[in-house]
Amino acid sequence: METLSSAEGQVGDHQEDFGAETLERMFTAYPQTKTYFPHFDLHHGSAQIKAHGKKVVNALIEAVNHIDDISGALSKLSDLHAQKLRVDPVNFKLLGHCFLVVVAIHHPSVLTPEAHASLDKFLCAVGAVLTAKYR
Ligand code: ZNH
Repeated sequence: METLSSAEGQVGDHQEDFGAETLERMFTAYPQTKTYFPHFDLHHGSAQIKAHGKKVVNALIEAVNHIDDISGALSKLSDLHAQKLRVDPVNFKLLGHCFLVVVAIHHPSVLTPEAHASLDKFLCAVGAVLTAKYR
């Protein structure tokens, strides 16, 4: 978990960029994910993508800061995704994968196989929390 916080620490410095880059990568690599954002300008450099990327990364940082109670920390967000957004759970894996790739590109030395495993586990845990209230 130490590797995770150091990776997250570095991510924190570029949170807006990393989030936006993750989203852009997801929209390009997995175009079906765009269907949840019909109201967004999805072009490169979009202010909406930047702002949303920042929110997503901030939520991840919030989760890291409450690593022993992720479901408590993201409770409201979990309600939002389950009740309003109803994002198909497969998309959480896609977003997590894109985030890992972005970290790998910018911090190849931070992302040792151990840090990769740790970060992947963390992102899966966040995805599980955000899809926990689906029924
Ligand atoms: Zn989500 C929203 C986070 C995933 C889709 N998100 C959101 C927000 C946040 C988040 C923070 C904001 C809220 C408010 O504002 O209140 N997400 C998140 C996270 C994750 C996610 C952390 C994982 C990791 N999402 C996701 C996915 C998808 C989504 C996968 C699809 C694909 N979200 C979404 C939408 C929204 C959100 C659509 C809304 C947007 C607007 O603004 O409209």
